[in-house]
Amino acid sequence: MNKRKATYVAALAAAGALLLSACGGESTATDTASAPATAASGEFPTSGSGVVNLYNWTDYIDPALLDKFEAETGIEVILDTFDSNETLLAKLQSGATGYDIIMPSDYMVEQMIGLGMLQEVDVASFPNGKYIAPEFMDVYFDPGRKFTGPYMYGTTGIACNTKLEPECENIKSWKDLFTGNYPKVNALKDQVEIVSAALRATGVPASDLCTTDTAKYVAAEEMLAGFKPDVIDNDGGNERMITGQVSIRTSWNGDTHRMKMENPDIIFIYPSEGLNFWSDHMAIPVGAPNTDNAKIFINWLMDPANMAAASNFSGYNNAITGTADLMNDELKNDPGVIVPEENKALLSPIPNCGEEARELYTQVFTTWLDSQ
Ligand code: N2P
Repeated sequence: MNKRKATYVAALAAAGALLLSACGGESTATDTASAPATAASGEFPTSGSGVVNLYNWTDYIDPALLDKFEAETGIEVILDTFDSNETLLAKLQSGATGYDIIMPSDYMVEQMIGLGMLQEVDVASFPNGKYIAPEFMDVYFDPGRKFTGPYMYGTTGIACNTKLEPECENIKSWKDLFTGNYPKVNALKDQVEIVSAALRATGVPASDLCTTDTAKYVAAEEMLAGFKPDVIDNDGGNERMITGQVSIRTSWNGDTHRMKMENPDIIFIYPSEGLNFWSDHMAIPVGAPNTDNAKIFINWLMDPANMAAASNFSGYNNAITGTADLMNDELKNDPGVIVPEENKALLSPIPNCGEEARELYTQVFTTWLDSQ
């Protein structure tokens, strides 16, 4: 792991610790819920009209929160959704220009900045920029928060229904999952998540997940060849787990939190070879038709009361200070969301690979998909 990334993980772990230490405090929801949507400040556009086109992950923001934004700002939100960073990138690269706000993960932010796809709007200087948690200011993918405001962060492990799958307690690693021939499995359709997990399962350390040694990818591909989930996709997984249509899923921790709220038989497993820590960020693409409205939206969502509401819906932790006390107790007390001390060493940043390794990931992933 390089130094910048190590610092980022330490920061994420610290943020988790902060949230933990805030447990038991009295909720201040009523104090802040009525705070103005944006503090008046200089030239920042605090009121708008018309629309803002939000392109977000599926099922990742509370429709009621969007209603609140519309009521407070007079700006209508038009929501479109994507299922993976690669889908988002491909959509923009195919010429889609109608979006005002997009929500890439950390590694994709860095790629998009490198490709000149994001507007440098100096988010840190927005009125609510002061709420960005200090440890999330100088992140490797956007030092000083010139391009992005933080949304949720989380990790990717395994969700398992202990009632439907008696072997849940024996699934301790990615290798167990990939080689166990379990029935009723649903896997994420995400090449970075699946291929990095397969690399880990075949002995590649977290520090080497962007290796360009093709032998490592051959081994990962061989391991994945025996892994035949019933369903491979990113959307609809919560519902399938909750209803018992599938009993195991490679899963984001916040989505697993939401499953658990509906079905207490579901647990979140931290695979022993380690798992990816990622964070998602609000950015304004170059060519956005409503840049001022996008700034108002980003600023509004960085208000602690609004970001806490976003966490309470999505099931994830976030990088805005002052939200911990406003989060549901179930969220604050979920060891799948607030990473327990003994599991912190398992986390490493989701790999942000160069082009050569990215191509190898794509190859392994498409070979796996084609073999299903
Ligand atoms: C969608 C949330 C997933 C975010 N439900 C993954 N970065």
